[in-house]
Amino acid sequence: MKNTILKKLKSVGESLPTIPTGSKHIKIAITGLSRSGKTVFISSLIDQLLHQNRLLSLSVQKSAFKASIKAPLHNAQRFDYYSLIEVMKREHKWPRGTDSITHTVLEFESKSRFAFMNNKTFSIELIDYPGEWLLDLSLLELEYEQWSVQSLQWLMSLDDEEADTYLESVDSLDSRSKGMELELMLHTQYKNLLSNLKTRHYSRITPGRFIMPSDLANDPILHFAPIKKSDSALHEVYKMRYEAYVKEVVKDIHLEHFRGFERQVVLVDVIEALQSGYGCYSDMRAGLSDMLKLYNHKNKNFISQWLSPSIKNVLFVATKADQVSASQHANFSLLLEEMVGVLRHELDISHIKTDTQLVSALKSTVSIEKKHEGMKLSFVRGILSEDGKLHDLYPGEMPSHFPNKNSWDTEAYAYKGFLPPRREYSADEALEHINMDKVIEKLIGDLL
Ligand SMILES: Nc1nc2c(ncn2[C@@H]2O[C@H](COP(=O)(O)OP(=O)(O)OP(=O)(O)O)[C@@H](O)[C@H]2O)c(=O)[nH]1
Ligand SMILES: [Mg+2]
Repeated sequence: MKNTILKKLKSVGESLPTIPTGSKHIKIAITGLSRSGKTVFISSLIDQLLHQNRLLSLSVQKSAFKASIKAPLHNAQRFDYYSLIEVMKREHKWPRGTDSITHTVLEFESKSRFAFMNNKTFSIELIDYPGEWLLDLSLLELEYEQWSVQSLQWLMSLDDEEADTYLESVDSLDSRSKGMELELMLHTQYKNLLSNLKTRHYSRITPGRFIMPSDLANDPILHFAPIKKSDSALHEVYKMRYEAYVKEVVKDIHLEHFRGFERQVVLVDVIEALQSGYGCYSDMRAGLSDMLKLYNHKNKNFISQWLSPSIKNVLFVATKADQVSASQHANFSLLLEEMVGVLRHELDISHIKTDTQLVSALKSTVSIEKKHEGMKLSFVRGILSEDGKLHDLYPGEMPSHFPNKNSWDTEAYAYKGFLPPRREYSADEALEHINMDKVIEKLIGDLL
């Protein structure tokens, strides 16, 4: 059995952990809503650490260190760094979306200050954790009726046609409503609504498994939806399934994976907020706040008591800095600050240290200056995702504050997506990036 495992690990370049027992093992959760850039970020982070001699700034290299990738310590799904990096470096594509929690372990040996001392050893475990599943943790505190009221109120606040149609379906129910066909029909309507709201850039979507079912696709445990309280058989069945979901999926799976982590990275898609308008921006803010409610000082429930002692640092990261020119990065950082300012204050009260950082995990453009109608403007040059061709684009000026509701002109912020650059990497070269060295410094600088 052990031989088979070893063979498997060898084939992907990983080995079993060798760090002496008793060495520090730090768990870091990388969270963020879907498409916020978690998988690319983790791949780049690992890549920078494995090739650190070439690319990291001197400030990070406090002492020389060596990192190597190991298999996850327990029975966890592996973050497939080798395949992901291959896709980006050799195929010049973005990796596919992920719909489950994956782990990877990096072992470090850091040079001691004096030759007679042992080198410092420690390991970090990185966890790619979907933000949608984190939002689900708020369900642990809610009865089915409370969750229903909250969800229906949220739908009412959106001013969205499809949401209104769902609300009409709910209004048409009465105490005689029952039957498997109706249960499934309403669930499907709600599930499709959530998926479409997600593509329309709304964030506060629960239950997370409705849009990211992973291994639960078609499982009847998911067959429920929010409806108003009544004596109907439908209400009773939905309540039962909701309670089973909260216990068996949220508590036993989503929460279990969150146990014992010390540091958290929250990826925030500032560009998505800016280009989707006021409604999505405020929903994203509320979603981020829901995701971090766990640590709320006032909220002394069993979850926060269980998690708070271990979480010490939260780093808010905005990725995709390369979608705008370097001249816009100062304003980009200000937008990130504005987005998470209140959250940082709340975490501070709960004795959790926070920081922010603007990065591009995989730099896909170069900033260039060009003259346009006599004016010097900052352009970005890169391969556009929509046609696979090289373009020079003027992405415009980023504001230093999010616009007001009435003056928000989404067309002025219609940023384009780029593909990874078509270039060759030598064996000891990491992905091109912006500021990943600063992330390393902020995230694990104290351990190096
Ligand atoms: N230009 C640019 N785009 C990026 C960068 N990182 C991520 N992206 C874009 O964002 C998309 C999503 O990135 P992922 O890392 O897959 O995001 P995720 O959070 O893991 O997404 P899910 O697995 O679906 O939850 C990519 O397909 C790219 O289009 C970056 O550094 N620069
Ligand atoms: Mg992913």
